[in-house]
Amino acid sequence: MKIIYSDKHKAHAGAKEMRYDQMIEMSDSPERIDIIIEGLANAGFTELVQAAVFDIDVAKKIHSPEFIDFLQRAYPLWEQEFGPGGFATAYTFGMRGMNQRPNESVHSMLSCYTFDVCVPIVEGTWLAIRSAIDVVLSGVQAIKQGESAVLSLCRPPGHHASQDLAGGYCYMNNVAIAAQQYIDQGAKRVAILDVDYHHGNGTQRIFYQRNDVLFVSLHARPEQEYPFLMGYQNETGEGAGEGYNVNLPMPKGTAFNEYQKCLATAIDKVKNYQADVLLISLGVDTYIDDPVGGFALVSEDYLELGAMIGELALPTHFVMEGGYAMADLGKNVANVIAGFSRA
Ligand code: SP5
Ligand code: ZN
Repeated sequence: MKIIYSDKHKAHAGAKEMRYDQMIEMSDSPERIDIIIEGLANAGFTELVQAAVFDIDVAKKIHSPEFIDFLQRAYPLWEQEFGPGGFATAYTFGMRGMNQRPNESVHSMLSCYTFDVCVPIVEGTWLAIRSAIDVVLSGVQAIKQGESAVLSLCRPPGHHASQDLAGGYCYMNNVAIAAQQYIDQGAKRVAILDVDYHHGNGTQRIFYQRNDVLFVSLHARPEQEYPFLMGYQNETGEGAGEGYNVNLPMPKGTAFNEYQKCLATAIDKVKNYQADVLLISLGVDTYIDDPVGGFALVSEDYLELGAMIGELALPTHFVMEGGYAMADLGKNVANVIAGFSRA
């Protein structure tokens, strides 16, 4: 399987995130990608491909121009005020009834266009965001050229980002941009299966009123886990999108015996949709030792998870999202791909 990457993500580093009453090193570190590449190589997956450079016209169909402009301008504006080497982060957030769209002050824009304390912007963040789009669009191109499956090693991840809001280590929504690109290039139906531990609130919001993209998400119950205010089972889509959004929340602590039942339900939904292409938002922060997640999957479970996805026998584009248990991250991702490849 082709594994697509770019080294440019490494520029997105050195920031901290707020974890309750502490500032900690960001869980989304550059080392994650190196570890995943190493784990894949150990399992015999060595077909590494450098991403090509694409223009981002298709990304403008997913994100608002003002939001993209903000992502590019935030760090330079921040540096003018605080000097080099830091990171831009919001102090307040847009709440109910606050609907201004500022475009001068970096603080106002951070408040308007981010929704949490997990999206610091350093000097190299825009370069990395941009490269993750190249990584995902290179994957689309490979599938269009006849590959049956590819893995895009996107960093930063994307599934928490929506039209005009960044959060949860995510700035632009890579998997949504890929879905739009498949549609623009002729696909009639695209399915997105999100197996990250956290609900893909950004992806849900982007496609909530559409029926050309099915969104199915397995995640921790929003009443117990980030992002807290979305991912409920009764969120099923709106208008033309009614019935094309499927949330399968599970309690914290869920192990694979229960997880597998939800996964089977999710896979059934994808099968019935008769998609032309399947995108997987691949997070392995469902792992028992993950420092950010809270499920109890073990490494062998990822073989079965991959195999169940493989049984759909669809053109399949894996897009990296979360996974932070550095000791086993490489093995866990490789097991998904190995299980898939064996199916
Ligand atoms: C892409 C992705 O996985 N983003 C996740 C962002 C989650 N950030 C908030 C983490 C909430 C803290 N939970 C601490 C659990 C300790 N076991
Ligand atoms: Zn996650």
